[in-house]
Parts: sequence; structure tokens; C-alpha cells
Amino acid sequence: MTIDSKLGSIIDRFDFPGILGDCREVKTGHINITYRLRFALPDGATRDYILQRINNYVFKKPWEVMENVQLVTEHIRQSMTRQGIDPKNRVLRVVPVKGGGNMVEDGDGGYWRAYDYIRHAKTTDRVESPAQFRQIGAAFGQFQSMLSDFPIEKLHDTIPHFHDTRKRVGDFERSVQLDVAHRAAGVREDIEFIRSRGEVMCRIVDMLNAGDIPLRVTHNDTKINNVMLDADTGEALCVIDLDTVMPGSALYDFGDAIRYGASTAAEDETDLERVALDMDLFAAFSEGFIASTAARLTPVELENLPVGALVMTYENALRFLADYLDGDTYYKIDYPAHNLDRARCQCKLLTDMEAKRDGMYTTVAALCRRFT
Ligand code: GN1
Ligand code: MG
Repeated sequence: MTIDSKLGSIIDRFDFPGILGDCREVKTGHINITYRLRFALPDGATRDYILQRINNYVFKKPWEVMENVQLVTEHIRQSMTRQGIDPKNRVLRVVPVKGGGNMVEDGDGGYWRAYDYIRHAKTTDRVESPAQFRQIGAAFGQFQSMLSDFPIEKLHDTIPHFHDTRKRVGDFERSVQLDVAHRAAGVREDIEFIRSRGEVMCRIVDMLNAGDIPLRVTHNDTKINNVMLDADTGEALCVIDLDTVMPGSALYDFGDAIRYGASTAAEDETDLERVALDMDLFAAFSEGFIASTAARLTPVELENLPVGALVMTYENALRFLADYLDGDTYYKIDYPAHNLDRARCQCKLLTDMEAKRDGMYTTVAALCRRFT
């Protein structure tokens, strides 16, 4: 793509080597704007980077996001080195800004940051096999484990109350009452579906508040496309998208990965007949995740992992529907009813998870016995 002078001047401020040869937008993710840059080095080789404009509607204090990212990636790098793993290409590296710092302010309120591109890697939006999903489970589990000795008080809450289900239920109710986009009348049944589950879905928040489960460093956005896979072998290389790394519950990370990856359909599938929880994929991810976290998580966390799947699916349904009612201010959308379609798909998935709840518990309990 051609680069306008504004983007060019932002790129100039980062400490990139060589001469910019190519710049293309990467269109995954609902939040940030992302580009892949390719630089030509004097010896003829090329080097790739990721440049992102941090969405400052979503992240009110982008500098706190970057502080978290720096701290967490450094911790993981050290942890890998101690375990004899070469961290290169396995953990994100922030590209410094010329003259210091890790972010560029563009003068229009936009904040930009850059990472080394994870080489020879791909991502997938749909799970291709149970074995692949098991690997992704292991990758998110290792991420969790490597951060289990991280001093959690150093982390900023980059989106306060991100998984505070009770607050989200309250905010949802406000969106229904305000009805700024005049859409509530058309989605009464969907609203009732969300309302009817408001209290039971606060289970994780309640367990955290009661001290039944501990606060942990959590990724908070464990979609499968946030793990880079080796382009040839499919091996999980690197966990990316660390913007929402915050104190939270391990159940969130387990649950969101199941919500997205173990569904038989895409997150915005409109043919609801096709939307269900695939129990083979559930078991595969659980195996990878539990094998790599069993030594760190408490028995109460382990046994309650399935709660995470239900709560995260509920939360996403609620958030998509709230954004639809708010007139689509938060998520990027491709067409006017996109958020409604996403919400309905998540509600259908949740209904199927509710029917398969016992099976999820049985699977998790068996894996816990095997790995603890
Ligand atoms: C957003 O940017 P992306 O697509 O990784 C959202 C998640 C949602 C997800 C739903 C900061 O993630 O919380 O679960 O969309 N991220 C933020 O696809 O709100
Ligand atoms: Mg994200």
C-alpha cells in the first residue's frame, strides 16, 4: 500500500533498521489498527515488524498498556532463558523509539507501538485439529505458569473492571434503558436471555471476592488467533496480543479460549443450527492447558475451569449486545447488525454449553486426576 506522510513520519520515529519496502494492513482483531512493515537491510535481507495504533477509546491510558507489556515480556524472556529455551521468536519484543521510550504519539491523540514480527509463523481463526488445539492450550497454560511468580501489584488495570461480570451486567442494563440507537424494542428476547443469567454468571467474581480463588496474571483475550504457530510444523511459538494482560482469574483464560476455539462455528455465525460446543475440542484444549498448569493452579481453580467457559461466553454475548444497543461504539463491525449476530451466536453457544455442563466437569476432573 502507499504510505501517507503521517504514517511515514510515525514509522520514522521508531528504531527500525534498513529501508522501508512494504507496508500492509493486517485485518484481524476487533480493536487496534495493525500494519506489517518490511524493511530491506543493506545486506539484501529483509526484516518484518508489526506496527499498531493502540485503540485509545478502549485503552484510555496506552502508556500503562505498554508498561504492562514491557514487564510481562521481560519476565517471560527471563523465565524461558532459565528453562534453557531461546526466547527469540517466542515472546514479543517491543521496538524502541529513537531517543527512548516505547510509543509514539501522533499529535492527533493516537498512540503507536511496534513489535518484532514473529518469523515463519501463521495464525488461524478456526481450529484445524484437536492436536492443534491441545498445543494452543499448552501455550496459554505455559503463559499462565511462566507468570505465576510475577509480582502482580506491578500491573496496571488497563481496562478497569474488564471481567467484572456484575459491573458488566449493570452497564448492560444501562444500555437497555438509554437505548440510544433505538434498537431495544427489536431485541427483547435477546435482552431477556442476558437478564435471566445475570446472577449465576457472577460466580467467578464472587469466588475471587471471597478468596476462594486467587488473582493471577491473566492474558484475558485467549482467542486461538492470539497464538502464533510455526508455519511448517504448526508448533505453538508465541502468545501475542498482550494489551489486556491484567490481574484476573485463570478461569477467564481457559474459558475464553474454549468459547472461541471449541465452538463448531465462527464467533459471528448467523446460522445458529451450526453453533455448538465441540466436546472433542473441549477435551483437547483442556488436556494441553491442565497439563501445563496443574502444578501451579489450586484444586479449586482446576475443578472450576468449566465455569470459565460459561462465564466468558455469557460476557461476550452481553458485551456484543450492549454495543449493538449503544450504536456500535466499541467493536469494529462489517455491517450494521454485526454485533447482534455476534451476540446471538454467543447466546446459542452458551445454551449448548449449559446442556453439556456435566460433560465438561467430568472431562476436567479426569484430566486433573491424571496431571496432579
Ligand atoms: C476483542 O481485539 P480482539 O479481537 O483480540 C476484545 C475481547 C473480546 C473479543 C471478541 C480489548 O478482542 O475482549 O473477547 O474482541 N478485546 C477488548 O472477539 O475488548
Ligand atoms: Mg485483543
